[in-house]
Amino acid sequence: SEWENVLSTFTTCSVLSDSAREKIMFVHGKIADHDAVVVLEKTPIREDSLAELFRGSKLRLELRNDIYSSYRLQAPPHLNEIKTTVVCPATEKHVKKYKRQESFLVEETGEDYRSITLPYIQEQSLSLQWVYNILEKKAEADKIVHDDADPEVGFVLLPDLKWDQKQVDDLYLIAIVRQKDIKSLRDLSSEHLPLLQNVFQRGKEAILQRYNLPASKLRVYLHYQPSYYHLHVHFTKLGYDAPGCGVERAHLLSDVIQNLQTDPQFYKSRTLHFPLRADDGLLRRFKDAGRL
Ligand code: M7G
Repeated sequence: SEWENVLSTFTTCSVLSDSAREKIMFVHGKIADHDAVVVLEKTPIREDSLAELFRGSKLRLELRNDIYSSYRLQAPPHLNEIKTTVVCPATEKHVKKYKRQESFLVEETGEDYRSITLPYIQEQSLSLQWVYNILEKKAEADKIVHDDADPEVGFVLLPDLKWDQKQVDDLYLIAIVRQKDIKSLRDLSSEHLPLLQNVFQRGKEAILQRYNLPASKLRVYLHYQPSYYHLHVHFTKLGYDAPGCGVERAHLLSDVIQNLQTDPQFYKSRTLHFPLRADDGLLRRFKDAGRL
């Protein structure tokens, strides 16, 4: 891996959000003339690095009282890295996505989807170029965990952008399906059952093989609304609450499969609920349509 200096010319416009507990900060700024979003996140302390951490660090005493003492520890640089994600050039949508915002729960009937949501996402959604790059092996090809080339039921399983793969505690992978015309949950019908079952089964097997993590430790789900309208499935470690993954958007893949087995048109006809942020253009459309 190589060292880069893309951030040396970064100038900060504003902190979009941050969390002291999660040790994460989302920053909006400029790189040259481009808008950029930078996500800085301190990484977890790894058990397998403890010996090195204790041996190789300098300690500065802060206080000592009876049996209690507190220190500032200066770890060797390679054990004190900050996971950094850069989006550049960032669109207004990216900037909004990371801004702390109040959200509102929307109730979307099948008809609302066709008359409000679908037209909106057809004109507004984020580019899917990164998805096609993965499917065509133009990017992240060396990271692929499982590759099923079948055009109907095939998919690519690989680590999510949010996961640095340093520890299994925050395991996060995504399965991107090869079919290009499935935008979201709403497009699914019983004809997609072989695809969904294949992703579920093969995905779990691949994760067991590669990371030694059994299906009983996995949360496998789709988001509705997703950020990217090309069907993909999230695989995270049970008990790990990934940032930005609230319960309202998650639909367990096992439930999705059963619902489609019971009613082939389940996701075309059902009312679905999801949160939208205050400045989301889709929220505006629901308001304008008198649906909120
Ligand atoms: P989503 O449910 O559409 O949106 O999931 P969310 O980000 O609001 O959850 C998209 C998933 O794809 C997220 O978990 C992203 O972290 C992940 N992701 C996004 N991008 C741009 C990339 C990328 O370039 N590479 C990889 N490996 N994952 C990405």
